Amino acid sequence: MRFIHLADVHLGAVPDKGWPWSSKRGEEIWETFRRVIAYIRENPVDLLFIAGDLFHRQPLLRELKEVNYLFTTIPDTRIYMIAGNHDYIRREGGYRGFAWAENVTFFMEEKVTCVKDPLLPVYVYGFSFHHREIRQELLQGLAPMEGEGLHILLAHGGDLEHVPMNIPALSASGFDYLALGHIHKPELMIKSGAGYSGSPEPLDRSETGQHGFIEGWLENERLRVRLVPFACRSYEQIVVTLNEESTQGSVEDMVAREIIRKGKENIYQIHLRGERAPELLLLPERFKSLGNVLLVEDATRPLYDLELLQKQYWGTLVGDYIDYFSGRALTPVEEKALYYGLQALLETSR
Ligand SMILES: [Mn+2]
Repeated sequence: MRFIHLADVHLGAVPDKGWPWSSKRGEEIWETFRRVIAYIRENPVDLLFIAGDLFHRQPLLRELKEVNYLFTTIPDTRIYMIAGNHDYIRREGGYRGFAWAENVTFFMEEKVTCVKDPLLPVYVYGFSFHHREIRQELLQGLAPMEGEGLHILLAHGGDLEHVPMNIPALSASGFDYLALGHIHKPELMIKSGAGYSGSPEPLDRSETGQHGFIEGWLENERLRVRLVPFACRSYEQIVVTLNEESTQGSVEDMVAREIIRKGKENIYQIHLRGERAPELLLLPERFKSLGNVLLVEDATRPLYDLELLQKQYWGTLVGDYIDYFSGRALTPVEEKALYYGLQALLETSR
């Protein structure tokens, strides 16, 4: 028995709106979903679980038909799916009354129901959101029914507004695997026999690192799971530590090398740290031409010899300015004020 656990695909989302790569990202989310189906065609699995938020918002009829067509191309895989808080089932929504392919089971109710797989000794449990939020602990006290085989629960949520749940308690109650959705960063909880597959493509810059889906299989009667990286891009951080010798060009070269090493297709946040020569005025905008750069954070400090400056400029505005800040711990804002002010004063007093 093999399964794939997918969640939070967010078809229809357009990440990083306003950035040059944004519209491509929207298409890539669809493309990666098609690739997952193609992967299943080439490496057939018995079961495909989709734990909510397949769509970013209410699905349109043509989108449902598109997805349903893809499901018909993997007829040997039984698909079990639920709706999450983004694609929750609305009274007039597209999910209502949609005729899914034969191999699809959609858990329509907002309470847990169970379906026995027609071919395998596997019991699948699930529920769908009918609301944007569900604050009730819908799963409290839930336990699998009687039946020899694997008991797998599909659930979306886990935070206060979206079905608070006690994952260790659920797994202790006898479920063999909890196929979870809602958290976009993948997380395998091996001890609990649970996992958030995360979104197959990362959707915003907080979702750094690998993304894909979870694959599960039985080995010597034990359920094994692993994360399969599948995203076509990732959000990455680059940290460059400057020193007194650093120049705009040398820092740009380091960033460019890191972008090539980590992959030109990825989307970057650049953090500049350390100490720089006081006269170096970094131009963060220039880093944006080196690749898909979303953000440049400059937290470098100019390397002033404050004591020496204080002596040199004693009795002048510069000296008084340093006096004002010296002899105590500075907040980050004060520190910035000190360095920016000092730089401005020194440049005009030269
Ligand atoms: Mn969600």
